[in-house]
Amino acid sequence: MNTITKNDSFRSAVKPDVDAVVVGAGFTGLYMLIKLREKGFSARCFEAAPSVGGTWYWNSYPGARCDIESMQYSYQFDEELQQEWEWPERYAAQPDILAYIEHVADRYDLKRDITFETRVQAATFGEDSHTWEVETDCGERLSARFFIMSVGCLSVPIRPEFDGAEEFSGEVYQTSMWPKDPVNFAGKRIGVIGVGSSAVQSVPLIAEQAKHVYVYQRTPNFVVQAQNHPLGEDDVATIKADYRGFRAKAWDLQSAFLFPRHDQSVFDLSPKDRRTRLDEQWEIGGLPFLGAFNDILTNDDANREVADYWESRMRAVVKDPEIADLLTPNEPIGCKRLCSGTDYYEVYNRENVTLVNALDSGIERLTSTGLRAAGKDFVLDMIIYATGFDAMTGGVTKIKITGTGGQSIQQKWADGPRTYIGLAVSGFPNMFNMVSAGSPSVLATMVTAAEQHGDWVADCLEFMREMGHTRIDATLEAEADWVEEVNRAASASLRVKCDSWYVGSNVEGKARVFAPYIGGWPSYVKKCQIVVANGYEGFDLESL
Ligand code: N01
Repeated sequence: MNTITKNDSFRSAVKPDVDAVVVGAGFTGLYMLIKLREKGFSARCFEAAPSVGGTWYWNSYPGARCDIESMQYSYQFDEELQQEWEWPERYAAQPDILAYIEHVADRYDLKRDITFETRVQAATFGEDSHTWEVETDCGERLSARFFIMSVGCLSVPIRPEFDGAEEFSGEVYQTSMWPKDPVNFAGKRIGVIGVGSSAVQSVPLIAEQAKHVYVYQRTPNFVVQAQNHPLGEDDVATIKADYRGFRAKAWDLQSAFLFPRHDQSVFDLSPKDRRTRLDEQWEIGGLPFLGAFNDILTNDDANREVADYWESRMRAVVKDPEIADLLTPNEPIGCKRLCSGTDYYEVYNRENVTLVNALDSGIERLTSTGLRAAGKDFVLDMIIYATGFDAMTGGVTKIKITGTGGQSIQQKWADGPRTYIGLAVSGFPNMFNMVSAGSPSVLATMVTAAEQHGDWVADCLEFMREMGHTRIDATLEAEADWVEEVNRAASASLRVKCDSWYVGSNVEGKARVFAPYIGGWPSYVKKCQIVVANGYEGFDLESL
C-alpha cells in the first residue's frame, strides 16, 4: 500500500521544481535562505546584482552609510556571528556593510542557492497546481510552491525625465546605481539633483574634490548631525557582554532600535530644561534626536518647538542668512525621514558650493553643456541624480505578478498597497512580501524586521508541510481589517502630513498612501503571534 505521509502530501499532486523562489539577496533574502535551509526546504534565490547586498550593493556613492547603529543594523540570530563581527564605526559605511553581508553569505554557504545577474520578471500563480510559475530575464522558467519577495523598500531608483537629457555631453551618475570604479571629481563642475539622505551624505565629500558643486534643491530637508565616530573597545565590550539582552531591550521598543528616548511631552519641561534635553539628544546624534520627547511626531505644537530648536542649530552653522532661509523646511520635523549627516550644512559655507533653489521653476531642462534651472544656465561636467526611489512597493510592482483570477499586483495595488500583516496579499496565495508595505519595515530596524519575517514565514511553511496544506491565502476581510489598522495608525502621526516617499508622493501617478505600519514594532510582532496562535487566523488554507 502506498501511504502518503503529510510531508508527501505537501509535495504530492504537482511537485514544483523548488519549494520556494526568493527574489533578492539583500539582508532579507539571505536570512530567508538560511531559514528555508534550516527547515529542510529547497530554494532558489535570484538577484539582479553580481553579488549579495541588495540596495547596499548598488548604493556605493561617496559617503553612503547607514543611519541605524551598526551594532543593531546586523543579524542577531546567531550569537557566534554577532560576537565575532567587528564594526569599526558607530554608523557603518557602505563598504563595511557590504563586507558584512558577504561574510554572512560565505559563512552560511548561501551563494550556492543564488543565481546572480538575473532578474525575476514575471510570476503567475497556478490555481490547479498551487504553485508559482516564475520567469527570469535570462529565459529560465521554474515552478515553486512559494514565492517570496525580498526585494527591499528602497531598491528601485527613480530618475526624473528632463527634457534634453540625451543632449548632455558630460558624465551622468545616480547615487543608487553608483559605478564600482572610482569616480574622479577633481577639477570638475558638478550638479547634484536632490537633497535627500543620499545627497546629504555625498555632497560634503564631493565638494572636497570638485571645482564647484551646484546642489539643486526642490524641497529642503531636516538634517541632524550623525555624530558618527569609531566604536570604542569599551562600548563594544559592554554590548557584547550581553548582546542578547541588548537585542531584547530593542525588541520592546517602537522601532526595535535601542537609543535614549524620553517618555515625556515637550511641554512637560520648562523652556530651559527643554533646551537642555534637546542639546543632549543633539549630541547623541542621528535619528535618536527624535527621541527627545514622546510627542514630536504627534503634536503640531511640540513638533514646532523642536523644529525651532533645529533651525537655531542650522543657523548657527550657515553663515549666509539667505541660504539658511532656503535650507529651512516648511513642514513638521521628522515628517520626511530625518536625514543624518556629517557636516552637511558646513558645506554651504564653502566658496565652491552653490545651493540652487529648484522649487519654483524647477529644473527646466538639460542642455549639451549642463542644465537650466531657476532661470539660469549652469555649465557642468557631471550630473549626479540623488533623486530617490520608488519606495515600499516599487520592487514588487516592477515584476509582472499575476494572482488568482488573472489579477495583477499592479491592479490590486492601484489605490495603494493592501496587505495582511504586511506579509500576505489576498488573491496572491503562497506569496510572501517581506519587510515592505503594511509592516513596520522602514520604521523598524530593517535587519531585525528581516529576521522576524523570515522566522514567521519559515514557521508557516513548516506548519503547512506538517498539515499537508499546499495553499495559503489571506482572506479579503482580514486584509481589509489590517489596511484599516495601518491607516488608523498612520492618521495619528504627523508623518502623513507632508510629501515623502513614505506616502509615495515622489512617484508621479502613485496613490498617496502611508505605506509602512506605524503602530509600533511590539504591537506588530504581537499581531503576528496572535495570527499563528489562532491557527493562522485570517488565512484560508487548502490542500491539493
Ligand atoms: O531620496 P529622497 P534619497 N527635480 O527621496 C529630489 C534611505 N537612505 O535617495 O523632496 C528636483 O529622500 C527630491 O526633491 P523633493 C533613507 O531612508 C538612507 O536621498 O521631492 N529635485 C529630494 O530632494 C532615505 O530617506 C541612507 O522636492 C528632485 C531628492 O531628489 C531614502 O533612502 C542614505 C526631482 C530625493 O530624496 C531616500 O533617500 C541614503 C526633480 N524632478 C538613503 N525629483 C542612510 O542610511 C526628485 N528630486 C543615511
